[in-house]
Formats: sequence, structure tokens, C-alpha cells
Amino acid sequence: MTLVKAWEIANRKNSRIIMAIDSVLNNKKPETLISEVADLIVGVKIGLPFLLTYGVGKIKEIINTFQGGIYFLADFKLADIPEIVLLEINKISSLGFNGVITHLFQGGIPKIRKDIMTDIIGVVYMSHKEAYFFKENFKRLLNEAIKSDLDGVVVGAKNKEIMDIINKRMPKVDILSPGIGIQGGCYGEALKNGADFEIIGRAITWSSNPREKVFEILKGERRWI
Ligand code: BMP
Repeated sequence: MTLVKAWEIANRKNSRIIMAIDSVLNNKKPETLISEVADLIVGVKIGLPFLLTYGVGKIKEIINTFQGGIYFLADFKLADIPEIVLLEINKISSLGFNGVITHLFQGGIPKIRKDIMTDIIGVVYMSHKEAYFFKENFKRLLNEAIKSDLDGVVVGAKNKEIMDIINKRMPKVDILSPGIGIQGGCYGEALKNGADFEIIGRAITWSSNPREKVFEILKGERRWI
């Protein structure tokens, strides 16, 4: 019902940063980047660009190296029929991930929910301006999210009204919020708007000094923690 391990790390580090690692600048090794900021971030979100660049072996290696100190979130935006989503989630958990992001619009997450052992996070309201399907179908997705007994939801950083509704209707479910930095949101803005964690990618991974960037982000976040 909540991302227990992520909160334990967040409280210890006084941070709410989940670093989205889709691409890394200047051929820097991803494990080097993670180790530069590991003591300051809560989690690492790994997506398809990373998987397709570095492969499953590298993901396993990274999780083994940093597990304990970092919450690992798989973001492959699953959206298949429920039986196949369950297979995908089982494979993902066997790599050592703590949580997994799934779409909800395809339906069927409630049907497989009791067999899912990792944290499960549903996409409810995306951050890009073309996300009109999400806007038009928010109420239906909210109902699907409630029925899916999620641990977390993804909501774009600027959507305070949406976060207010979610915090009221699903008080124990964490809000993970992208749309910060390169996409325009200020550091700490999502927390101010009611989110629990900020998903931040290229502002850190494309920075020439990721550690300094993370300190800058923490300064913004700590006004609201
Ligand atoms: P960045 O901070 O570089 O824009 O990265 C944001 C990350 O959050 C990306 O990995 C993207 O896939 C993800 N994301 C998003 O930007 N908006 C959404 O609505 C949902 C996401 O998962």
C-alpha cells in the first residue's frame, strides 16, 4: 500500500529523488554515475532505453552492487493482457527490482494483483502536454487505480489538483512525479503539489557534475520535506 523500502531510504537520506536513468552522457559507465550520487538519492528508475543499451546482465550487476541502499524501480510501462503482464512482472522481480511501473488503461491489474509480490505503481496522469487521453479519462483511470490496490501512482509534477484527489481517495498510495528539470518543473515543485517522490532524469544524468546537480535538487526538495 506504500513503498516501504523507498520510505526507509528516503528518511535516512532526507531525499525524495528517484533518478531516471535512461541515458548517460559522455560514455560514462552507469555504475559510476550511480555511485557518484548513491548516498543522496532514494531510487533509480530503469527504463527501456537503458535495457536496450546495456542489457539485462548489466541491470542485474547494478542491482546487486547497490541493493540495500537504493530502491530499484523498473519502468517498462507494461500494458499487455493481464496474464502476460504477470509473466513480465515475475521476470522483472527476479532481476531484483523492488517495484514495477505498469499502465492501467488496458485493464486487468486487479485480476492479477494478489500474485504480484513487488511494489506495483500505476500510471495515472502523464507529464507531457500531449497526454490528452489521460486528461479525458482521469476518473476512469482513478477507479482502475483504486481497484488495483496499488502501492504507488505516477502523476506529472504540475498537476496539483490531480494529486489532491489522489491523496484524498488513496491516502496510503505514494505519488511518484516526473516532469521536473528538463521538462520544466522546479526542484521540489512536485512535493509542494502533494507528491511523495520526484522522478528526475536528464537534469542529473546529462549534467557534467551530477553530484552538484543532486545537491541543487535536494535544496529545492528540502523546503517541502
Ligand atoms: P526526465 O527528468 O529526463 O524528463 O525523465 C523523466 C522520466 O520519467 C523518464 O524516464 C520518463 O520515461 C518518465 N516519465 C515521464 O517523464 N512522464 C510521465 O508521465 C511518466 C514517466 O514515467
